[in-house]
Amino acid sequence: MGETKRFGVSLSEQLLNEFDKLIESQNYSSRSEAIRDLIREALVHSEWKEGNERCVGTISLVYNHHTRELLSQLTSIQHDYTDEIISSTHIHLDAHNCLEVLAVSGPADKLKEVSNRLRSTKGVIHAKLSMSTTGEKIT
Ligand code: NI
Repeated sequence: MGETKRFGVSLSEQLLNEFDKLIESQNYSSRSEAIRDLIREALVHSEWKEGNERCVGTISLVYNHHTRELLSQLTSIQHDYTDEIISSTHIHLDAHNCLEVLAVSGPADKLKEVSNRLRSTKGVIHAKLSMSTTGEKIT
């Protein structure tokens, strides 16, 4: 992280009041920290839009393991992405449902592809790709 710079922001009183209410409800201790997080969020969004940037994230999947062929299909898809899936955790939620969390790293387009293939598999109840960052450019 380089030197900290200060800059002024002009905005309407109404917008500032709404912003202050929002960040208070989210437990921010200062406007600066809230604004830093908004900027980071925009930069992460941009990294994922680039397509070929190296990104990291998680994919969570919830499914009923009794669904016919589902487990083997999900495993087969995951074996097509051994470079991108760097970790996986399987949690048995109850007698029927499972939660699987995959940590993924690689080009954004490839990570979206694996997420889409898993989500669209018949029998998957819910799937979510959480887009994060390597943190290399964002501090
Ligand atoms: Ni299970």
